[in-house]
Amino acid sequence: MAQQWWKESVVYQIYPRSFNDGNGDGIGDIKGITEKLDYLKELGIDVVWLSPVYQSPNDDNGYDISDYRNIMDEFGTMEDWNEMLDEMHNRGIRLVMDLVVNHSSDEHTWFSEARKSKDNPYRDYYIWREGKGDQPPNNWGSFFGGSAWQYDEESEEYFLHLFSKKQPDLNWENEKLREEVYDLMKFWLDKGVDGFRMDVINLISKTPGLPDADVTADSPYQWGGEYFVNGPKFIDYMNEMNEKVLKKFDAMTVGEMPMATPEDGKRYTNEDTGIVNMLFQFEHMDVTSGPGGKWDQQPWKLTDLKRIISKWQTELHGTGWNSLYMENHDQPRSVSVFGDDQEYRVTSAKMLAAWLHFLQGTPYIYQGQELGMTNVYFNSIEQYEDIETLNMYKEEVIEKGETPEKVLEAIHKKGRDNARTPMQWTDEENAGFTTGNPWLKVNDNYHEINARKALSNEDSTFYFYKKLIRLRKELPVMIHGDYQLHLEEDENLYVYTRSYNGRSLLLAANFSKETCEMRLPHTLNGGELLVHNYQDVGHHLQNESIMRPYEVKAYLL
Ligand code: TEU
Ligand code: CA
Repeated sequence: MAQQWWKESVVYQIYPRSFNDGNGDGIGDIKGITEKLDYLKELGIDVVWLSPVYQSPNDDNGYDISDYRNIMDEFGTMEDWNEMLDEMHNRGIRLVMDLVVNHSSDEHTWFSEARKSKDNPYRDYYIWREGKGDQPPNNWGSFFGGSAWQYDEESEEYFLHLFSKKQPDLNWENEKLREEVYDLMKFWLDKGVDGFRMDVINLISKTPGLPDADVTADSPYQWGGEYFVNGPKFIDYMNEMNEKVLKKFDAMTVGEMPMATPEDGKRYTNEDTGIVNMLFQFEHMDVTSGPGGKWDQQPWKLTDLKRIISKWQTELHGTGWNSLYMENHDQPRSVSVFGDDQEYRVTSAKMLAAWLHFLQGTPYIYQGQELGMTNVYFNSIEQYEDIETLNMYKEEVIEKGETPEKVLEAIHKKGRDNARTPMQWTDEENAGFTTGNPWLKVNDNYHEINARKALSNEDSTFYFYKKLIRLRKELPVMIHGDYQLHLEEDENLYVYTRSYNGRSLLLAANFSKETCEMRLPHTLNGGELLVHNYQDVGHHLQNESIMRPYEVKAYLL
């Protein structure tokens, strides 16, 4: 496969609202990011993916954009942004911006024009339909609860919003709208950005006629994914975008694609005929979801995680490319879900880090993951800010009469604010994130978990990540090697090997609190120890060994 800079990169995701507040108003901002670039340089990452910083009324923290070509006032100015980009590039760090074009904000001028009347020139930039009597045009539910349709009194039709009602879906069938999107992409690429993370990009094409979804849930609103996930013109639109914009730039693209299967991944990331360089799939994030979906969290099985990851690893090998992630701004903290956020917090954070970085694909680190930051357990709904969480709480507690305790328990496990509490920089007030009043409360554990402390301890998770990032630069097998799973049925141990040009490496991880015996095939022994998270580990791999709680070790064979 071809060498590409984004294959050899490690990406760091910044959620700007929660990263670092430069002016004391309690909200992270662009100057705050620029102040911390030396920290990122020290970690060794190559690329920053910056969640949206465009003008937005913040119904969904920037994922509802009202002006694609200007910076949100709370985050600073375009001059601040220009300076940030220069300072990144000076340090050899690339910048990937978030592209949110399945929907805009209802406060975008396109939408305020569109809703004026049925014959407004911008009307067709959005998806409008008449209701069925006093019912919405179809039975689709929104990702954030309730109907996916909102009635507009002024112009007497419904508009589609797969997310909040302040996030109307854009109508990609309209060629002028598509040209607007391509123009704004060019605007940012001309300013020097190095690529895009594309928000829910596989939802942009809706099946004509917008048919009713099958009734599968006991609710007036149903999952209509069949009619908008990887829709009929999705690939055509993406080919057009590549043709008209992306092929002129050396830009990296990663598409966020709910419901994508490994077969989709293989097709969409194909080196010659694909539409994006890599994509974010959700299958491994969903191993903890029960039949009731994301709020119905269940104990998870390592064999399920193995089955999913192994399928992606082998399916895409040689023709496509994986993205590797365990956290982002929508997901709970990985150490709280897949590790142990108490006794073995540091040990399990390192285990997860090594397990992820030795896989095939481009790793993504979410801010604070390198510190082993944990979920937050607020005890009242008042302390939460996320629209998805608040809508769900209202629906469950106020409308359906569920107990607050039970709903809070689900929020503790899966709420998006778990990832959005401010970055923990120091053990000073508000974790050094702000001198003001933080927009979302800091996690109480910042005295124990913070960057300053991590930087002063050579055995910290921070330096463990740093070492993994460096190893990816030194060992081509980490980038290009194939993938083979061992001990497939084991519910505690995850063992895989990678091979490339006569070099092999082995990673063995204990995903449990138990001490386990590990018996490997006879061919797997010897070699040289690369990373480990316990002190006394043999320098050569043994066929039979003991794996302590959350132990990880990797060998170059
Ligand atoms: O997320 C899309 C998505 O499918 C989910 O992760 C979603 O956030 C939620 O968890 C559904 O239950 C993207 C962004 O990452 C997210 O922050 C935005 O809220 C969403 O799109 C809308 O732009
Ligand atoms: Ca600020």
